[in-house]
Amino acid sequence: MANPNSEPKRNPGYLRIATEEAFAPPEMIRLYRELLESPDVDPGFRSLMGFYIGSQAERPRFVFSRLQDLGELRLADMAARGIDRQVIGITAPGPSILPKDKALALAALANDQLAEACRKHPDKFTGMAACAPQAPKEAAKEIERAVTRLGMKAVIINSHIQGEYLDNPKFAPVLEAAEALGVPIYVHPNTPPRNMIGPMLEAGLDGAIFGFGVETGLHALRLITSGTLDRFPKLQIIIGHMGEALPFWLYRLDYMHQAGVRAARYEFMKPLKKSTVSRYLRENFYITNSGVAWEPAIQFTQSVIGVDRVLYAMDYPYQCPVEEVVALDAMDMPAEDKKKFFQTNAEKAFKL
Ligand code: 1DF
Ligand code: MN
Repeated sequence: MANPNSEPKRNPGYLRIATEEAFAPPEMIRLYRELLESPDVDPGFRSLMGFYIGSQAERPRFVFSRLQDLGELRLADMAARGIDRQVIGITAPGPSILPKDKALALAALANDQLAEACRKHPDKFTGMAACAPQAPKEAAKEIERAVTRLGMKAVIINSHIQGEYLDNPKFAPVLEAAEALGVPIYVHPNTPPRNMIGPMLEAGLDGAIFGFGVETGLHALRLITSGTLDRFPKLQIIIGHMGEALPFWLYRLDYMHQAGVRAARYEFMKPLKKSTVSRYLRENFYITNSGVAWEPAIQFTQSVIGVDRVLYAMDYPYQCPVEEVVALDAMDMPAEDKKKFFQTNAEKAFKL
């Protein structure tokens, strides 16, 4: 008999929609192996995928097998954890790490595979479109195909694109496509780029433990302070890991951003249409709790960003203990807000 504390409730009064769940086409693993062979490979990529592909330890073996499954293994894991639906995206770094041609082909193949799984299990899986932002025009076309023909409900971009960020005007076609199609962009973590990773790598802090959050928080912030979200005002961005800690920084971000803008400290840092960083986080962002099954952080984020903007995510298969579901079910939160968290905010953000 299973310990009753390790079983999520059967009918909690909401669906559990997990919104940052990962998969890897076997073809991508092959490309990753090739890349790991090359002498000058990106150090973050080597640290991350060298580990998940190469390690024989129990957790990376579990992750490696589950990443490549879009069928029975995944569905059984979902059932055991009480997950009703997964919103699935290609695992980091995805196409962004590859040369253009290979990246474009991989994005198309990944989208076809994921769409096929979603067609087979329409009540269980929702897909996010992969793309190759390093080829912005072609990426925009693939996003359009994935959304209009394959039924994808979002775009996933695994943060920096070989050291470049989405506020760079060259990526405008990608942002334009997402905005025009009305789908959010999930800016998912990656290991920091070469010019940022040094001191983190030397301390073993480059991965999901810390480097992911620093790099992705920076990415989100750049989209705000650069004025990119003034150029794409309808664009919605989703970030995980409790907003990569940005909610906790919010007071200081607003204060220092205002101070810097008023003093014209940086010629390129112009006043924003919505004035404050916090307004963009409240109006252009959704925040998921992937990897952070921690009630104080969730309640805090709901209080500063809004109960309509905080969503549930598990981060399968990287982090998926059933105890986390049990703990989140038990949060001291009005039933109405808990349903928003687990279900209806996701239905709204992804237009399910
Ligand atoms: C890890 C975590 C890897 C997350 C991931 O993709 C990932 C990890 C490569 O623990 O190494 O998506 N995560 O989102 O926390
Ligand atoms: Mn993740």
